[in-house]
Amino acid sequence: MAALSAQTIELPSWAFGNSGTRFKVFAQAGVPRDPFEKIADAAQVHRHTGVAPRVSLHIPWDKVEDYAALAAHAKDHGVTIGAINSNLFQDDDYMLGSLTHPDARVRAKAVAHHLECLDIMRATGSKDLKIWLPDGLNYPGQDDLRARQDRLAEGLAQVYAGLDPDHRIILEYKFFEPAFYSMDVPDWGTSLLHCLALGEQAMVVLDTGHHAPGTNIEFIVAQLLRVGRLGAFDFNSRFYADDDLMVGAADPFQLFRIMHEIVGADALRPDSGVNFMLDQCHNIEPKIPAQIRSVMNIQEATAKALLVDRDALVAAQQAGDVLASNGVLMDAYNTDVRPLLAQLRESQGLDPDPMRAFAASGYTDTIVAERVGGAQAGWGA
Ligand code: RM4
Ligand code: MN
Repeated sequence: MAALSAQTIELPSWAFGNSGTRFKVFAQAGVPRDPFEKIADAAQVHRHTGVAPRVSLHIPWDKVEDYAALAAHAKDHGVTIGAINSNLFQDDDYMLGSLTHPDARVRAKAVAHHLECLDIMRATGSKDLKIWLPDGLNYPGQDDLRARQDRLAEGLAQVYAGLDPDHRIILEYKFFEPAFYSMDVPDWGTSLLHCLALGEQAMVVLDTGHHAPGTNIEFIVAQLLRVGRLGAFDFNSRFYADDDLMVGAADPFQLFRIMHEIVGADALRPDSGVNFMLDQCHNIEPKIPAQIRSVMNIQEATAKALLVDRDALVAAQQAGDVLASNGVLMDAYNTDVRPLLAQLRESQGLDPDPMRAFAASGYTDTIVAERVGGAQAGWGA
């Protein structure tokens, strides 16, 4: 119960804006029109779950005149600003890459964008600069694979040099999309090599939707924890590609296996250096309840991982008892932890059922009535 009550999950501002596929964006009534309204919505998730006290921003989607005012607004709503995400995928200059672009002018522009993000971190109190690069190649021969890695290392080093002592770069990888032949940071190994070259303040981000189907993600988690370089998760779930669906919706057992590695390495502690974040889009479902559901899914997987009888597990493993070891894990996974989590929430003065509590709060009616006029925020806006 103590471990569960110390857990925190960071929410993405972009989950609250309109989003869609390349076929259609279905606008939803009451969607935020600016970053202030996104933070107000995120704060509702924290209000009803008690475990979501931070909101990640995406720049320039969340650009405002006065970042100190945005941070103060967050504080008024009981949350703080989390990671600052740079955006290198929506500028015409970046068609052939950003930090890896063949043209030095474009690379310098991408570095400058990150230095601007560091200033936003200073103004908002954020400590993590999250970098996800869309850079890559569509065709063999399009550019030099090795030269792009060299340019990337050089650009990252320039950004790293701008960090304050309590800042981190967290570097995300993704195996395909938007480039289809070769991404410049396709996998955890590439991210880790760049982080090792940069220094102690560079860590890997593992987005659960950024692997080839069938990849054993908990192995990657275990390996990065071993070397102290797992900086953050972007949680979501996927059936096919980078689907950005609610975490725990597609494969709750995988989420449990991931959390089992986290608990085993004692990395659930708030000071473990692992930032547990969501990176999701809610294209057809209402956004605030979808974030609440996602947070609850992570809590359930965590509670199950905490229930694993570790002494019994080690004993069975040492005895070479394959079925008993697997049985210990499955016992925990098959436990219904919902009553336990309801109890935890009650002990914190929360409603035991956050979904019901949010629905009963009338918040959705209020924002639908109030947020008229102005342009809705959207993925990419
Ligand atoms: C990317 C990546 C980043 C996220 C953007 C919106 O695929 O997952 O983390 O910031 O999408
Ligand atoms: Mn991500």
